[in-house]
Amino acid sequence: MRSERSKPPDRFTLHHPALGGDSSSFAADVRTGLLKRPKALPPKYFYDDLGSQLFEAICRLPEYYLTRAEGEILRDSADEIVCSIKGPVRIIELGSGSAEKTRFLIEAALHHQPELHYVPVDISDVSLERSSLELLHIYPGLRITAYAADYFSALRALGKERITEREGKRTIALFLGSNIGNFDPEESRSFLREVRSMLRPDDGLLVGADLKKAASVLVPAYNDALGVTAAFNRNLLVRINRELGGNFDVQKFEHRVIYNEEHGRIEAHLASLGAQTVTLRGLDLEIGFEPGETIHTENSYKFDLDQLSELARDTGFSLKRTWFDSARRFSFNLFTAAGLS
Ligand code: AVI
Repeated sequence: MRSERSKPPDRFTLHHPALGGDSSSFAADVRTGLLKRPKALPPKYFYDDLGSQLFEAICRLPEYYLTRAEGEILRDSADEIVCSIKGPVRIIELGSGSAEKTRFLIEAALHHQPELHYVPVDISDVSLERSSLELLHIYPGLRITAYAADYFSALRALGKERITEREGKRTIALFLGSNIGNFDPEESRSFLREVRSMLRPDDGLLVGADLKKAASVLVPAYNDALGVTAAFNRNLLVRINRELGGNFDVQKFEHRVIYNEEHGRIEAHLASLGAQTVTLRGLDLEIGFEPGETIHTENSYKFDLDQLSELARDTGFSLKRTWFDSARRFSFNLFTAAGLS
């Protein structure tokens, strides 16, 4: 057993597994996306330094109910959630960010076991190090093994773990914040199958998912009065200008949001406010825009319970239990790993 007084560095390991799970690159994806009809760019590129900070600001907006609803569920139900996987447990978090909300679950686990192994995965080693050192300072019973990598590379590295590294504990994997909503149905299925392959039967995966609701609530959450989400969207063009030698005039693109009822998703677009040509020196590329032509920059899928249990079933899990906030806007879904056939 580790001493209560062990210093954080003894309890912290940071791995940089070889990238290769996600072979795409910004330059190649921007070229492909701007040559597509209709034009489209992957939302994962929103999150440069400024984009990550703008997203944190979004989480504080009155219209963006998701973060508050998620916080409410964690405050009220963290203990029940942790207890639904028979312990002792270790916690893996996919996309840990600042890990602020995770504290509720860490604390709940530490009520039931003297020590906890927490395994955060994030693309940014800076935020991994910052958040890990903070957590280690607060919780003497915590040990952290962090993976600075994209999800797929980290999942592969975790899948190769020797059984001893699990120390006979069940795993609760976390995929919070409705990040599942930014994948298309096929992408979410391949991602969840990959998660399933590193879990053992009876391990759990907690999936945060935003629920279907009226467009009058959804659209303002993605098109706020202050224009923070508009800045978040247009920052993608600023990033292209900086990193790929582009000359997008950001003022000439408007943030547009629709709720696509048929697909059950919020869509974000950037619409050209006139005919224009943009040059990307770094890609040796010129792109023409017609008036009103759009770049589709993000989907944010909203779910109902039938879709969530189908998603679990299709990917080797079963939906064991769902928790809601008091206004039933958001859900936490415990997927348990079914035995592999
Ligand atoms: C990170 N993700 C879950 C957010 C969402 O709600 O789809 C990203 C976001 N885009 C605009 N606002 C928030």
